[in-house]
Amino acid sequence: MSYDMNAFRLDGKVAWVTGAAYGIGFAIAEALASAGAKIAFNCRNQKHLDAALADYAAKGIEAKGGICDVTDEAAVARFVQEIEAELGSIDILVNNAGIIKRIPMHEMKAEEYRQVIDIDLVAPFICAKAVIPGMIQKGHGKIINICSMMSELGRETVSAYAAAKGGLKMLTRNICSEYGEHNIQCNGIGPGYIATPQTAPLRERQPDGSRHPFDQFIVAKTPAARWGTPEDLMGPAVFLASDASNFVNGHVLYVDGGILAYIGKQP
Ligand code: NAP
Ligand code: GCO
Repeated sequence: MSYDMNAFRLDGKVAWVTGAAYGIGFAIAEALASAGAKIAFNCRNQKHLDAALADYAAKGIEAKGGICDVTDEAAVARFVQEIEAELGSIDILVNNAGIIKRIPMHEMKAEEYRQVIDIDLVAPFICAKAVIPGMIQKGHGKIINICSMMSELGRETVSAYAAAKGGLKMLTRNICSEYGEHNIQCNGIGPGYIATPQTAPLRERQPDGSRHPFDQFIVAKTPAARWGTPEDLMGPAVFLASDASNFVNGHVLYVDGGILAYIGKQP
């Protein structure tokens, strides 16, 4: 019996990728568009939005973009209505928007901690809650939460981020548990260390021109011996957004070059 590779296609599907003006979200949206999906994305900054619309157009993608802060439930409801009016009801939600604050926990203000939790953990709840009723009505849906290695591991200065991403892993499992009977699959993607603006400070050249110590550390800890790129996440995202993964649910797919499996190269 041959396998119908059209299972990986997304023709006729509507995908909303949050925070997809650049970085990982942009690459995932590009991949879903390449598989046939119609794309909607949002961000908070008008300049980011304008630049992203040009970048999508340059790749032949007619993306619907909007200014929407994912922590604002009313703004999310309005943006979902706009997407449904212009593209149709949402088949695929990628909860990608996220921030990190690298501050030693004992120096972090509670407000700073709450801001990370709000964007990285509360907002995925808000966005999923906004699209699930439509998915139930349609009889199918895909929700992909962008987790992190910090869904599994901690490190200095990222307490709020690790707490949020650990919670996002469990929210992924709970959406799977609560809505699997409606043919809604909710999975996570756990990127390793990916070269985007978010990690740029960890890769900055030192004053003497040498590589950042953290850059050297990550390369030594990764069997692939390199940082990931947003492009490394494109295929896994298409898989989890497509019918090819209809019996995969509550899973976090780590796309990390093997770093979580490896003790690290001897110095
Ligand atoms: P990034 O380069 O900092 O991009 C983040 C995007 O999210 C931007 O488009 C930003 O646009 C948007 N955003 C931030 N807060 C938002 C909000 N409240 N409402 C709407 N949009 C918002 O980040 P990235 O590296 O691509 O990471 C994307 C996701 O992957 C994040 O969830 C991150 O935690 C996760 N991740 C990253 C890595 C990595 O190594 N890079 C690894 C694992 C997981 P505006 O500022 O214009 O809103
Ligand atoms: C950090 C990095 C990581 C990555 C990613 C790893 O400061 O340790 O920003 O958190 O962003 O989440 O999977």
